[in-house]
Amino acid sequence: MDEKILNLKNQLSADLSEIKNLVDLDKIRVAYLGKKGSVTGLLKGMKDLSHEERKEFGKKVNQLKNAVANAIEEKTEALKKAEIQSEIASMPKFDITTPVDLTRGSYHPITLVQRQCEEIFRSMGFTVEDYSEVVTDYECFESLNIPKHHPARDMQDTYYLENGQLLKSQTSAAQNAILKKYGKNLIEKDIPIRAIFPGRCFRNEATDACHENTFFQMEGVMVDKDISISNLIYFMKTMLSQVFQKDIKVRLRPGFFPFVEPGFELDISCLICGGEGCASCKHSGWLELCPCGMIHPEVLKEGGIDSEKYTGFAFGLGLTRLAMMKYGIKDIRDLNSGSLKSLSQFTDDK
Ligand code: FA5
Repeated sequence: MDEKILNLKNQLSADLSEIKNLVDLDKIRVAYLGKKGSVTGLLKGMKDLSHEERKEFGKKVNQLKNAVANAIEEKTEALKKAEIQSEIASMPKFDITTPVDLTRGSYHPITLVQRQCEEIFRSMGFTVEDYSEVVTDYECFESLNIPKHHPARDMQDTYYLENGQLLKSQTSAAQNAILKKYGKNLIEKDIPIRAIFPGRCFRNEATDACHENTFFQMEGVMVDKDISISNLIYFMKTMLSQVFQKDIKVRLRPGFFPFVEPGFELDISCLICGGEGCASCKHSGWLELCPCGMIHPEVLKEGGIDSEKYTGFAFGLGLTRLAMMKYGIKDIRDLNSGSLKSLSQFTDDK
């Protein structure tokens, strides 16, 4: 019996060394640990053993089971790491020193990503809206369930004009106007509200590799009867997989915004460092990209929509950060640098 255990261990090492992808690794897991797997199979021979031998052998099989599970887990981690590294290697490289032809103009990377997102959402029936950069306190905060002196305002200190207006700190500032603009169609003609509104935002912010005082977001709202979190997740996943042309590792965690309930933070695994931690992701391996949630009943009400009858979701995609991830730009400040030399690398990518 001991020999069988030893043979299995050797066989496992040989099998694992051949494995190059996660799908084949899963087949190995089933072959060893599945119901009909070879480790489970060892237990079948136990009925011929004495009570003492059975006890001893059972212990050894359990140890083997743990050793096999650990070896497979280690291999899984190694394969995942290798996959991420190859994804990073296949990303376009942003090189500030690349010599370029400055006689040609080029689209800014944020414009390219914004247009791509617009295309994706248009194909899913969303309209694309434009909104001003100077807004009122009501638009940016009060209509969003953030009354004067609410602590949520501290996170979004912005630049105020002498007349009391402000440079919008979030594209959510357009939510109320969009609800009012399309609410009539929803109520009278049963046409769902589906709109995105990209725009420049401003915050009185200490800048670093992933924070700018001027950056782009893209807001999206959908309101209809029976809209749920599943709809929200579907649209977020579709958008990300189309922007990156592959499945991206995302995580959803609870997040607080007074204008949604429940609210979430949607993070993506940092594509600059492959999730290991770097300055672009504040060394966490994750990048906050797209907070979202179900629109708060108070916000619907403020937009003239009956919250008993209709529900909706909203999201606030960080477009500038999306451009960083898509093009492998490590420092957000390069995007506002105005350096034609670095930005023109994207000329041919439309
Ligand atoms: C908001 O601005 C909310 N309005 C988002 C929202 C919309 C929530 C709808 C729920 C429903 P937040 O402050 O986290 O949330 O910013 C949203 C995204 O904008 C961030 O995830 C990030 O990608 C980007 N962002 C925020 N601040 C900066 C900054 N200083 N520099 C660059 N990107 C930023």
